[in-house]
Amino acid sequence: MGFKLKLERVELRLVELELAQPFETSFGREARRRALIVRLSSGGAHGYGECVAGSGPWYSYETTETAWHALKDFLIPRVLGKELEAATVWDELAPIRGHNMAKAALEMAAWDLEAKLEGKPLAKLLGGEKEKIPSGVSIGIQANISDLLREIERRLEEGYQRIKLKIKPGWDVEVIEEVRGRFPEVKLQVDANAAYRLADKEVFKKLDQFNLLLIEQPLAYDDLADHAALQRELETPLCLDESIPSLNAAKAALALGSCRVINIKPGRVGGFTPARAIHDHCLEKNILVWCGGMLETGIGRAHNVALASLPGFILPNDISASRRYYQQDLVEPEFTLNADGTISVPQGPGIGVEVVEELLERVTLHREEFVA
Ligand code: NPG
Repeated sequence: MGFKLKLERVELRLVELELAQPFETSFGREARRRALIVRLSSGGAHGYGECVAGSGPWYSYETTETAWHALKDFLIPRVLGKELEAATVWDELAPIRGHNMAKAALEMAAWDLEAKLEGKPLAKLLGGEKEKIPSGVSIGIQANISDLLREIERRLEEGYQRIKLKIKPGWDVEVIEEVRGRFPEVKLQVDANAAYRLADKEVFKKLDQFNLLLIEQPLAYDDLADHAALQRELETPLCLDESIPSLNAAKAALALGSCRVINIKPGRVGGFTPARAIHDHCLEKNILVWCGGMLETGIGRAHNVALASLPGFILPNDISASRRYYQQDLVEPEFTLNADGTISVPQGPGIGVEVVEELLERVTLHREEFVA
């Protein structure tokens, strides 16, 4: 089976990039994005991973600081100097509870490294089959509805296959009604990032009339029971994101009827091994999945593209072109949108795109190296 890698050296970097435009969700507004970039080296080859934790504990309890701590003090020491296959890195990290985003950065770097050492595209190593993946775009909360309508129009002109709109109390039914009126045929979905409670179910009953593809994470991140109660009252599928940090959570959510769709983000679940396990479980249960995004740089996006090439990723993904996120991406070639609203899966070894070292250096705030 797998190829053994000796994990000789790990480099951690904290980077900060300015977003092409500020992004507002029910958590707040972000104009810059911080990320940790992990580089794992073996036999002269380098594998890259990106940690999607944010600068504050809003989407998740993890932050770039907690991830640095978890990586430096607990996760890196568990793999450094060992001979491992990418597929077994998850088992080495699993005894540490939580800290999925920190784990994922290291685990995914190991997959990139293994794919490079084998001379294979990462997507193939993971079992991906698609050469192009359907691309959607996520649009943040805007200052007013006319700005939003303009932004949607621009993204549709660019060719995105579906639009995801962020909602929050006060920016929901009225907004979606206007958007639906203006764009009756567009594939549309909404994401609340856990901003509502079951007592707000009238909001969702109204949203249920707008032919949405799905309603993402309406209720609290740990509330599978109320999601099940809400799903029973709606035609529109609920999709869970924050509520699914693991395969066990996915099994519980499906058993309870808390959702009919799952957004798989490898960073949220701890890497490719758990992401594939959730994908396989959903495929077996006829549950549609898609790959979410965390405003990744091109490194994290390349990982997401590889994952989204697996057969169960049917719905359009939150994987957009580099330019939607950053003026200049950390990788070359940058990701672009094809005329059919897809993104091509890179065919070179590993993540299949090159890290722009000079830019990486320029955006680095802090760096540390660990040697076996
Ligand atoms: O295309 O990467 C993207 C952004 C997709 O909306 C998006 N992400 O809740 O899914 C989310 C949201 C997010 C982004 C959450 C950044 C937290 C941080």
